[in-house]
This record gives sequence, C-alpha cells and structure tokens, in this order.
Amino acid sequence: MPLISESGLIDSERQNDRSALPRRQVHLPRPTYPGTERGTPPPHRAGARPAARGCERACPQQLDTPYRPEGWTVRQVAHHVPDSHLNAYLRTKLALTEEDPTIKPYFEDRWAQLADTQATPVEVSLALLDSLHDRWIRLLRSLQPEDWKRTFRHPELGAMSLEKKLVLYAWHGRHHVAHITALRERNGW
Ligand code: NI
Repeated sequence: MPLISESGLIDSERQNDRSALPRRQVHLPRPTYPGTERGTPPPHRAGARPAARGCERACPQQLDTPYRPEGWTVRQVAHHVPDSHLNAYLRTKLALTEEDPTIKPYFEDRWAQLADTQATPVEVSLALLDSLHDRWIRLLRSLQPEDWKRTFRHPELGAMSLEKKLVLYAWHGRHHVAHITALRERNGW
C-alpha cells in the first residue's frame, strides 16, 4: 500500500467509493439532532454505534480477517477509525483557536502496524471512539455559523474548512463500517 498522508488518503478513499457524498455537498448548516435538543447527541450519530455493531461478537479469527484482499483486517479498521478521528478532533480545536494553523499529517498505514493495534481489544477502541465523538459533537454543537468557515492548513492539500472536513469524517465512519458489515454479509457472520 502506498504511504500517503491521512487527509489525502481520506480523499482518495472517498473518490473510490460510490457511496461518497457528492463533492458539492460541502455547505453544511449548523448540525441539528432531532429529538435530542435538550441533551447531547448520541455518539452513534457520528458512527460509533454502527461500528460497535459491526464488531460485536466477533471472534479473534474474524477480527484478523482482511475486509478485502490486501486490505486491513477488521481489527486494524476498528483501531484506525479512532486514530483518524482523534487527529481530526485535534485539528478542529486547532482551527478554532489559531488562524489557519498548519497541521501535521501522519502515515495511517504505519500507525495501523504499530503493536497496540494487535494488542488492544477492539472494545477499547470502540469505547474510545464513543467518548471522542461525545466530546467532538459537544464542541461542534457550540459552533456559530462563521466558525464552520474556519480552516486549518494541510501542508500538501492546502486550506480546509471545518464544514468540509466534518462532511468527510461523517462519511469516513460510515465508509469503514460498510467495509465490516459487507465482510460479515459475504461470510455469513
Ligand atoms: Ni480511513
């Protein structure tokens, strides 16, 4: 697999996925969460619960099955999503507190090969993703319309607005959940 920066890979993942949102759909209104106006939107709005459903009751052999030939295993996908969204959460905060800050790309394929990916139960990463999405959603709900225009700068891809990145990361969670649910369907799990 070519080594490519995480943000670039998300964009390439998206281009290869016909379920991706159309490119013009980047003008995001302030998020609303029907039925949850008085409380915090549940983390499943951001993909954590479907991910948990995709991985629950999986045995070790299933967790170590690639979702496609030469692809990541279910276990690697489960750990990759919080890795990716942790970076995105930090970038959101950087964009809100600095003027167009330059962010640090990382090699997600190398991250997925570090020892913690194999050694950590997927439940730990799913809980991490739940908590992370809870914090992230609370932050996003606090934003004013002008805040969504704030940007951070990727050293290779240039300036990116928060509204565009949120659309991409909402897609990103669904994209990886679909990898796992499709694998389960193909294998009758
Ligand atoms: Ni990804």
